[in-house]
Amino acid sequence: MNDILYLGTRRYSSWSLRGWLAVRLAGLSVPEEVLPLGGALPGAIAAVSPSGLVPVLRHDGALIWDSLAIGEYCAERRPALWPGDRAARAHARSLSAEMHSGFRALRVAMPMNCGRTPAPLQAAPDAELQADLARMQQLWRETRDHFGEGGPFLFGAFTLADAAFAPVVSRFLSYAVPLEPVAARYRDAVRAHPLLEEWYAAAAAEPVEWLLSRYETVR
Ligand SMILES: N[C@@H](CCC(=O)N[C@@H](CS)C(=O)NCC(=O)O)C(=O)O
Repeated sequence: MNDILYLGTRRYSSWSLRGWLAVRLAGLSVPEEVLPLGGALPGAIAAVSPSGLVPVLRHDGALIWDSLAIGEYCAERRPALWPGDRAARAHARSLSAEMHSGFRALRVAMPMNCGRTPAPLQAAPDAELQADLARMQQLWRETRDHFGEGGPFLFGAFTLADAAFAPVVSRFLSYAVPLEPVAARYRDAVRAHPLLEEWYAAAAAEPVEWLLSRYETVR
């Protein structure tokens, strides 16, 4: 089986962005194929993914079908994807795990859409969304305070914890979410990372046929 990284539509696929960042940060040289979300190619994702979801990485005889597992696979090859210090590494893994299993209100209310003209949601955030927004900024603030010396990212250098939050950065920009100063600086640092620039450019070049009204009409 040839090595390959399957991604969903870059404009929308937050989990694909996380997996892609891990692969690129690890320096794995694999071809990429985008399988558009929303059924434009019926059965295409199910044909390559045991879970029916993307991202999926086939590499050197291994098949990995979840972004968190792709991150761990990549970190085995490039340990610097996690912080070097044991306690910092444990903190970074906790952040990634909390992102993976939590923040449901944020994900539902603000789906990732890299091409959205920045505009706030019309409705004021409900209590659950407010709690997610506050928790996110608390995580970023506390981590920057404790571990952020030496660079603009959560642990100084860009790690898998930053990859986990990159789609949140995208959402905060797309939905013009007001942030406290520490979080705003962190958001801007992540967005300016060259890999984010590359992802956004590729997303902007995707065919209009891949646009999905359910994401384009979020107000
Ligand atoms: N826990 C999975 C979630 C993957 C996931 O939900 N992927 C979405 C795209 S972001 C998907 O494949 N959806 C299938 C579809 O919309 O057809 C991971 O971390 O990789």
